[in-house]
Amino acid sequence: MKIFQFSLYCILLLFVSMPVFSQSETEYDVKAHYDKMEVDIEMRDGVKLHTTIYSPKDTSQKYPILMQRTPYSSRPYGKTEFRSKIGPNETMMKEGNIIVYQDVRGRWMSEGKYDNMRAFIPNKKGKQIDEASDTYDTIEWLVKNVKNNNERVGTWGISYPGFYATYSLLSGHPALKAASPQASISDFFFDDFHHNGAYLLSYWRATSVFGYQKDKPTDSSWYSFPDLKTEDQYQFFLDNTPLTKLDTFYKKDNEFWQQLKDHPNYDEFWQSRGIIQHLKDIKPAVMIVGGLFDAEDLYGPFNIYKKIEENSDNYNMLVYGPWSHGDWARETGRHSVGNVYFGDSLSTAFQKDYETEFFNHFLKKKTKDMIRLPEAHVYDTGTRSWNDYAQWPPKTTVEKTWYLGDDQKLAETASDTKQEFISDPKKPVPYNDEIKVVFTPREYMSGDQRFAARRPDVLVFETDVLENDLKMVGEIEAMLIVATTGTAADWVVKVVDVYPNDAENYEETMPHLKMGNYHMMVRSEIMRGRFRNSFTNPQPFEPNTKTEVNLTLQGVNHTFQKGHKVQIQIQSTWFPLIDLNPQTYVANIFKAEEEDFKKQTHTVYGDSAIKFTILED
Ligand code: PG9
Repeated sequence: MKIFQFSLYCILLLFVSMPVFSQSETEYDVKAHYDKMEVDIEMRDGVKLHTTIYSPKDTSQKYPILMQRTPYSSRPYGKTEFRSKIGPNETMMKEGNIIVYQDVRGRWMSEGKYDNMRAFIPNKKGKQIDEASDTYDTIEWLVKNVKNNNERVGTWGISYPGFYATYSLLSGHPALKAASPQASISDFFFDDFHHNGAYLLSYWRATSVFGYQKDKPTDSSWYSFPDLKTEDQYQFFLDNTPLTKLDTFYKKDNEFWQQLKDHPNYDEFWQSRGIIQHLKDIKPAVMIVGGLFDAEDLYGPFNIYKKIEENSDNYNMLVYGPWSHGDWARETGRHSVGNVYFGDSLSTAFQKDYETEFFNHFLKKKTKDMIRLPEAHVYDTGTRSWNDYAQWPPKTTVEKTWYLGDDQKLAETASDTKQEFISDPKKPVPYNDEIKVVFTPREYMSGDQRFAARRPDVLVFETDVLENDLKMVGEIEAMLIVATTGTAADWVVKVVDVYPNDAENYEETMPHLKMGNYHMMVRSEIMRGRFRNSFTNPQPFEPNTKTEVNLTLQGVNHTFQKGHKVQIQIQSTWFPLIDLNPQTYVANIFKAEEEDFKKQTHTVYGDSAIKFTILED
């Protein structure tokens, strides 16, 4: 593996919060307090899954089992090699728990064939397997064979490991008492690789991590990353449009790249792999954790929580902080996302007062008392303070509707005005103003949007300077009335908090920026127009015809403070976060040709509405 690729691999591991630090980097000595064992546990179909078990040396009490199943490796391998940090957090590591990591089927030292987001099989017969049966068989073995366990099991994980923690809820094993899916993927058509069917080109290089099958258990990576030979990914992906030009970078056996290209619509391939549909009658206690600025899995946590809330009467709670992907697993002291500072030691407080309390209550305590945690612990990203709600979203909200009016104003009433812009695939709107190559997107979620607001192909609508605080809570509905001269278009909606001119810079604010008049992204979303009526059966636009395009922006908890402005931006390209829409209708954009990409004029009408809910004092 080349140096560049190795460093990329380390970045991936860091972001998926798999702390593999050298012994000297933490004061706690795992090796002095834990024994380590590695076993290959046989599943019901005979496939063996490599499982690493860290057990407290102290045997004065029995301990619960905390398990993480992961596609990112349970390394380090080898009896004498120890992780320097184990478990969900340091408090739980030091208090003592039996900590288990397992390479999921088809990954790393485990046998079997990998299947991205493997579909759950509700009524498995005989030796039929999925991740739920692998979880059941693993828990069954652990409880029976790991010494000194108290026969209570918890699962946890961030991102893809979060998906496997969600999946564990479907295992049905009686010893599973608690799960904390964190930034969990729920469905690759709405998380990570797609948003509302629009393909995240910014994930393109991550396809190598999950695209290639290995042929035997291995402790070293079997895939490599394409070398773009530039740091300017905007230019690279523009030069490699249409997407067929990217085929030269992946070998034919990159299964996942092939699957992405072969399944442009929400067909059975994606539908069967979505986990949300199966989350009914859940028994274990659940703590869902997410980041309000999570660029990878924002849809998942909110909608997993919502589904469980609707279909189960178990203990089910939500923690959403001012975090980017996985930030809550790392303590940085001062916590910021991109240019914006949010507070100090936020991760430690969460780990101690929420994550540890949750698992101790359900896995260690012998009590019938209710746990002392709120239903929803959600950070206000405007006032920079935590809110505890009895429900999420809060029921005591008031609905408000603004319309996309004339002279760049948000209006209280609809109008027959309209705004037009030329959308040119040769000059797409960048999704951020940095020149760098990303493995997955991150900072744009709180990024400054002035670079976009000043482009003619980005429509801006804003309030006057607010005379009072306005606290926006929950999902936001954009109900656009649009037209295009073409037969295809994407529609991007951005909710922006415009800071006052006298806003102070933070230590983290990039030198070329100022927080005065900062246009902070609060929430954003895209709808690939062909899917406006159905994700499964796409449709072209009728040229020059008023058409409804509705999209939901994921939950917020944000006070637009007095002196700020609320701004809505509308655009049709968001590059290369999202691949380019040819703006002429083709069956499959992955197979579009040069001549399909055409400049078009788009129109947004004044009866387009932004519906949201506010909390009033
Ligand atoms: N959800 C994240 C991811 C999945 C697939 C590719 C790249 C990133 C994650 O597991 O971190």
